[in-house]
Amino acid sequence: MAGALQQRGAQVGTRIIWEASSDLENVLAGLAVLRSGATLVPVNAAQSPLERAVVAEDTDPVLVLAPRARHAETSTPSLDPEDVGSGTFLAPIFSGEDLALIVYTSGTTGQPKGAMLSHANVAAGLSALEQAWGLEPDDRLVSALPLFHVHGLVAGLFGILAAGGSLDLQARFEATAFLAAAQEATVAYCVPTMLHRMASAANLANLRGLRLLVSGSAPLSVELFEAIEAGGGQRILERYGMTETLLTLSNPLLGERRPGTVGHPLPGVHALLPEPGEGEAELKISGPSVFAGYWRRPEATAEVLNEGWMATGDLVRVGTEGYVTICGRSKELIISGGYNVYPTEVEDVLVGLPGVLEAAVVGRPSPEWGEEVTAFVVLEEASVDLTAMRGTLQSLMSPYKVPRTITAVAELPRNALGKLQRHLL
Ligand code: MLC
Ligand code: AMP
Repeated sequence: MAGALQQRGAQVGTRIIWEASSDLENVLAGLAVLRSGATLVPVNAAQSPLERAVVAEDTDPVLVLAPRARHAETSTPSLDPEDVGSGTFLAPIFSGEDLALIVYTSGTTGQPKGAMLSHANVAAGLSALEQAWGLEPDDRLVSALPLFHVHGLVAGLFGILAAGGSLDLQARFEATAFLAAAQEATVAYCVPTMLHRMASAANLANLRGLRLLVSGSAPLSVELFEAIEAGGGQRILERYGMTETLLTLSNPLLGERRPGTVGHPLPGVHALLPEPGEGEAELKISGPSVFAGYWRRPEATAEVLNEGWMATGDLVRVGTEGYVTICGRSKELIISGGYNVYPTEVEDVLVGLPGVLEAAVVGRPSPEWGEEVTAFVVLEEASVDLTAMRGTLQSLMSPYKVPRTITAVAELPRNALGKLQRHLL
């Protein structure tokens, strides 16, 4: 497959967009991109045409690989299975600095940015997990995480393959089916929303056979940690990470897994932390898994990356024995079911709609989703149909960004300088 891609222009220094779906054919295609030497740009197949166009424009790809179901829509040629294997494969020559991945994350300014992860970054991230969590060829990971984010792609797919283990990749998450699969696995990776759904499933006790259950990408509540321990016999290992740094902090495999904390820095990771008991500070991370910057965005890179230190925008404090707690964010970010949504990105779309004068988007606390995207709008006239507005938004952005509720208000709370005070909403 890598040879077939090379015949179509894939080589070191080129980019291929990969609309990630979790079927075997598509997974092999994604891995073949890396084998060809090209840079893999994973994207959500469910993104809107507008979002798709932004990434295509930004990366200037030699190819776009999409799941079979999308070919009918696009009327572009398929990479037919008959072609695979007919191409001559030339082992690519690349260095650790060459780019393995460009992973898009949205940001405070609204426009998504491509985080550049080199082969050396990915290798360092994988090696840290292998050491810390003792991953080995006998391990079988069960995961339902999407492959267009680093949790499912790098920690999940690449991590277990690099350790020589196997992966049971569930194409979508359904609690009962996931728990059935967990019975055959040794390790499982989840976001808290998945654990919340499993906590009320009849077969929760299936978790007992796992040697390791990991949670990350969003805060895990102490209540949920305890519910899974009571019904599933697992003390969840919570860890912390970020697209730009890969996974960096983790509770221990063998020592105490402390609920409400993300443990300590992984092997090779340097974390700038306040002293224990000293109060909170912004977490900064350096080390070999820290990314190379945002693709063609030097200013955006300079805002967060300084002499190798990544300013995460997450606030931390340190407790006894050095256990780190993520206690807040200095960035205006909503995390819903492990997906990041920047309020400004949704607000920009809302104010572009007819009849909307102003908009503010906030995260409303939710036991299932962590936070739910919630919008407030000031309308030109009361007759604007808010239900129809949700429908319009669905055609303009990925499903998880669409506000669950839209409420009309007479005015938005602003301070004396006119700055929106989202916390009051
Ligand atoms: C789905 N929906 C969401 C949503 N996921 N809405 C808000 N937030 C989300 N996270 C929408 C669906 O489109 C649907 O919309 C409605 O909610 C109900 O869908 P569902 O069937 O109940 O949801 P489901 O498809 O089961 O998805 C839930 C989920 C999914 C938890 C499986 O959100 C998920 O896979 N989350 C993982 C995200 C992830 O991998 N993050 C890692 C980022 S990397 P409608 O309109 O049709 O009703 C990172 C670094 C690190 O953060 O440290 O790991
Ligand atoms: P992403 O940009 O999708 O990689 O998301 C990274 C963000 O997810 C981090 O900056 C954190 O805000 C959040 N995050 C990841 N893991 C955790 C965790 N265990 N607890 C709290 N927040 C987390």
